[in-house]
Amino acid sequence: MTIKKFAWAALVVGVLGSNVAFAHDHGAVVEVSHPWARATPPVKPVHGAAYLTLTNTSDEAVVLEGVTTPVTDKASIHETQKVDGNMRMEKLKGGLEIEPGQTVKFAPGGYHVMLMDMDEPLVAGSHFPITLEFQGGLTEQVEIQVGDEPEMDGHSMGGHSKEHAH
Ligand SMILES: [Cu+2]
Repeated sequence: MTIKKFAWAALVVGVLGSNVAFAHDHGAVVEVSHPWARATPPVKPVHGAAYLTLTNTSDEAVVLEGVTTPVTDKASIHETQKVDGNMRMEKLKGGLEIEPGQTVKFAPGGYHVMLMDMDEPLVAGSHFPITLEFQGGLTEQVEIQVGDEPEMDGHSMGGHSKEHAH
């Protein structure tokens, strides 16, 4: 995979199995893979969750501070935890730090991008963008695929970048 260094930029490659990479002046690189969300029932209020896998391939820590998306103005990073035997989710405070070389997988029962009060349900087969906001002002946009959880087939470790763009 080719990693080009560029500042203040975001690549959108969309669709299944795609990877997105960015770099800033200092060489920090985060790869995003398997961005997906479950379809939601067509019942208001519409709440949903999106998942993805983030890998910090640089030698510096990065901090994911927030998310924005056109599907709702109430998007945030949540963490589900077991508290006294019950699953509870809470907004992540202080951002999500990803150490150099670390992979953080968002998945049901753990980290997720919480999508509250969406205007429309998420329909299987559709997709929508989410912008990841990192500390230092960097942003990165990814296309979230609505449907089943993608198979973890090893593509997340790179070597597989833009050939699926449509
Ligand atoms: Cu949540």
